[in-house]
Amino acid sequence: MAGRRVLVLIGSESDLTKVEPAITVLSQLGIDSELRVASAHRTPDRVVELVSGARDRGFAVVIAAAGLAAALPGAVAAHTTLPVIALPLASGTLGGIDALLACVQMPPGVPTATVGIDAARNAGVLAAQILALGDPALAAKLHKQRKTMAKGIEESDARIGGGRR
Ligand code: RP5
Repeated sequence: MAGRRVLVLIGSESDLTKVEPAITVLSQLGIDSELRVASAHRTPDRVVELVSGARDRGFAVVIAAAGLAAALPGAVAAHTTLPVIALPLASGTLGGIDALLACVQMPPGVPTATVGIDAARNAGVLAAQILALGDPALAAKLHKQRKTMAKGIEESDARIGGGRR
């Protein structure tokens, strides 16, 4: 699966800053991504167009991010059998709970892998983990990233936690 890309869709330009951590982590891992704006409600035909040919255009995973009624991840999942990672975004009066429920409550047979509200970095890491199933070099990078994270926690413990009462 080496060289396969991640398609990142956002429902509105207002989602851009929220999704950036996903693109950053993918880029840190050497994974190409393509960011597109398409709305399940405002440009439904465009969503179908972008997603239905995604596999043939070399994409292996889709990250779809949206807020409010967040139909985008589900609409994407309806038009591809590629794995779809849903990223619910906090916006509006319900703080992202609306988007979370819309993303996670998919009907049987058409799943999305839903990460936490605004958890863009996790969306990127999960996409990388899926790609790493067929890419040992990428799997090694992910392993290294985990080691670095663990070291950070140990350093925190040594700095602020070690032996304090
Ligand atoms: C959703 O509605 C978008 O994903 C965005 O999170 C939210 C608000 O969109 P805008 O009104 O800012 O375009 O479809």
